[in-house]
Amino acid sequence: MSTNKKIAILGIGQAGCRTVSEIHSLRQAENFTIFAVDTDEHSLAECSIPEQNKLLAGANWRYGQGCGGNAMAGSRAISSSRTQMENMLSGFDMIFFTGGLGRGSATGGLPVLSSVVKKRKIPAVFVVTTPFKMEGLSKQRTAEAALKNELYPLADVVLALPNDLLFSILPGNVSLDEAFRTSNRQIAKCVISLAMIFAGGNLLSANYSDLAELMQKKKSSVSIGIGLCSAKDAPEEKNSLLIERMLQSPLLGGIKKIKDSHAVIASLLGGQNLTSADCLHIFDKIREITPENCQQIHSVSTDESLGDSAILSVITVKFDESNDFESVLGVPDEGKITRRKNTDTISGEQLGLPLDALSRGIMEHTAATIINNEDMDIPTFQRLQRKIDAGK
Ligand SMILES: Nc1nc2c(ncn2[C@@H]2O[C@H](COP(=O)(O)OP(=O)(O)OP(=O)(O)O)[C@@H](O)[C@H]2O)c(=O)[nH]1
Ligand SMILES: [Mg+2]
Repeated sequence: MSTNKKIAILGIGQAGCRTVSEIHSLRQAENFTIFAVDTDEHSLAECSIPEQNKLLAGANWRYGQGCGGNAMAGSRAISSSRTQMENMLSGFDMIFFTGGLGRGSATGGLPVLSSVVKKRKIPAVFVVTTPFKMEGLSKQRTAEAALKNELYPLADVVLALPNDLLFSILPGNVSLDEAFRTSNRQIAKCVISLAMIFAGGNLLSANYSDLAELMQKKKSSVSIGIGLCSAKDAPEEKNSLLIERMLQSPLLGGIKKIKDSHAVIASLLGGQNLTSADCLHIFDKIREITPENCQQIHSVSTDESLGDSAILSVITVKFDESNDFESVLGVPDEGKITRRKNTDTISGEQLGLPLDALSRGIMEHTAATIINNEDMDIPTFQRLQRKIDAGK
């Protein structure tokens, strides 16, 4: 596939770095520029992308040791390397970000990156994972706060994949290491197939603004189906096999996901033998399965190196009709803490220090001191929305 757009894929934090390593190992990756950003030099060293595309962020703050699960530290550390990241990302037509929410670097850093692309008016898609239930409520809450207070308000397109879903497709006896690798491979496939949709399908390419408009509407849940066929499959069966395998793809979660979707984003990538009849047949089939008023975004590309193989990726989107951001991940109520929206952050101009309280620290288990509807246990600079330096 030759692409006419300059598209970058950036992984942040350990999970993000591992995902871009997986992406780098896929043949389609050669169409994209891949970056890795982390505050942890060990995680960057393990990442297999070219050295010149790696950035150790906030080295003066974190000394290459990571952020120890602290999202505020992540935000500060990543903000301190903001200028380098702005330079790194300038000139791209579109950027895909990926990382795991729930700890420090990615959770604090992704909102900073979203403000960088917003300022530069670069279309961006965020593909993030949310923590395993077994990681505990505090990680879930950290992830939830980042999604609800920062990523959803700031970014145009956010696809949040629960790690529990990624793991649910694996047999119980696989090692944790292998389970992580498999789930990272799945996220890698998801990111690359999405990127291919926008890379300029040489036959039919999707439009970012369509996707942005679609995803901006409401809180949504997404699932992904990927079907592959190869030269070994009988040519006359290929189209139906692609659909069948896409429907059986574990991350899709069954045909019901397509039947219930409000929108689908489908991308077909094939070799030079892919015909317009193939495309019509496949997209007609998808239309048949989806509800009548389901919005459709389709893209088709050919790549001669694929020979007789083809890949069909389908992302299903289901909007939450209530449009209720109260609990994105469905974690239990946090009690008395009232979160305040930071309008500076939402405008995209703030340097990325989230002034919302993530925790009340040692006050966590005491009754809040509320005066004039303000929680006095929240530090004064946060209550007064004072900007402080960005760690430069
Ligand atoms: N799918 C997947 N998820 C991961 C992996 N490693 C971590 N996670 C998830 O991602 C979340 C964030 O973890 P990391 O990526 O290690 O955190 P980080 O962004 O590097 O943050 P700090 O280490 O605190 O600087 C975790 O809570 C896990 O849910 C991985 O290899 N694969
Ligand atoms: Mg880390």
